[in-house]
Amino acid sequence: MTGRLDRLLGARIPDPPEGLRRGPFRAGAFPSPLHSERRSARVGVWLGLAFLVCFLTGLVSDLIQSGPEWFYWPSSPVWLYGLTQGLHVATGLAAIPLLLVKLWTVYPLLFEWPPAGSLARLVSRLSILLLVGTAAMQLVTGLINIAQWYPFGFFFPVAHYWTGWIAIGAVAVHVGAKAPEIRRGLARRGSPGATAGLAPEQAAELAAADAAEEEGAIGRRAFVLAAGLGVGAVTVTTLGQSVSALAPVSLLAPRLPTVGPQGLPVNQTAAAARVRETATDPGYRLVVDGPRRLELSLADLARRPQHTETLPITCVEGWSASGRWTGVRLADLLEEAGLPRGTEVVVESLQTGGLYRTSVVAPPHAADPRTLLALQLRGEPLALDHGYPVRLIAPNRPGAMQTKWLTLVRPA
Ligand SMILES: Nc1nc2c(c(=O)[nH]1)N[C@H]1C(S)=C(S)[C@@H](COP(=O)(O)O)O[C@H]1N2
Ligand SMILES: [Mo]
Repeated sequence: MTGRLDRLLGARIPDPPEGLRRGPFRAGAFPSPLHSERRSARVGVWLGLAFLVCFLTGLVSDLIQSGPEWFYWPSSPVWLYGLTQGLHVATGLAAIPLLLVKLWTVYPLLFEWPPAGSLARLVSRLSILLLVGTAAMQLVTGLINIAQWYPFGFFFPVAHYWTGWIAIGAVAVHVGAKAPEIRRGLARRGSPGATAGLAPEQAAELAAADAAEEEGAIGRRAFVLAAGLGVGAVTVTTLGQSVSALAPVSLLAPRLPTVGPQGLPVNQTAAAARVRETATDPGYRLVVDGPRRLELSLADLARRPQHTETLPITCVEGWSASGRWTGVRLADLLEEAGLPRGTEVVVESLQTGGLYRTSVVAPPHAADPRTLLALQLRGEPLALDHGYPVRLIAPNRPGAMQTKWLTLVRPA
């Protein structure tokens, strides 16, 4: 079976007529040593690392939000999700200039002659098409999301998730298929590894290219510097979303951590969520469902013991902002309603639609004394846009799960 597959993959594809070998298809059409195997392998390592970190942190964010039985996400430290999601957004953004640089180092291979000597070569080239296509799709949809433009609705998170798996699979196939080139590209110049597996004339060619690159050291340094500056500039101009010291240079970030009502940004406004009337209705009650069902007015809530916590809102889109929240402990209300400690609960918003109208509060967060049903932000009643009359705020949790305009708390 594998023998037959090998024979099939190794089958030669007839060469195209020599007359087509013009322009970029000419031999020696790309003399710059920056297109070397070495340059490409080194940029590839950085790009691969960025992809890997971006994929893993994205997976973590998805697991927290989808909450499968086996996955445990703690409520401490409070900044952990800010770190993983900050890394997700930062590595995704850094991957954009890195991908462009990588494509620039390898694009001469597009004009390889003959275009595909064997079926194996054809499959390998098609897999690169898949890799570049899915990587570009991830970076573009991620950027669109960061820019708070949601042309795809629910489709976005689902597509971003599955394309992520395809992209990381394509990376693995690519690294496997290119292993010999990568090993040579990363080997020390002049070491036996640098020419491993090459015919003597290819090895001589590579040595000549290495020497040319060495001579063009300025070109190489300028190239590495430019690539590094590109990555740095993109990161610095967006990191201000979460690091307030960088906010003044945060040209690419759509959200600043201090701009919004009560000094905190807003993602979905009360008007957009269509809750203005229900949220300001004097007949408002918060229901806590349990063996002893509670139906609490705003005054009932204000009469209970109040606690203050400083906790961040950390949006999946990368911005993060800290607030001083005051309200009733969720754990206290669950106990009062007769629910055993460690019960997993669902909180529901007055909102009648939308992706984030409900969220699950897993046991570590439901039992954590810092998890509040907040009535106040920075010592004032919550702004309508921040979730008046009551919102959930829990430590180490994605912003999307800090549900606003609460009306019901019930066992999951
Ligand atoms: N009911 C409801 N709660 C919600 C949302 C929403 O759309 N509806 N958006 C969530 C998202 S994505 C974030 S990042 C935070 C932002 O809270 P803020 O607008 O008070 O800053 O609220 C969360 N709570
Ligand atoms: Mo968010």
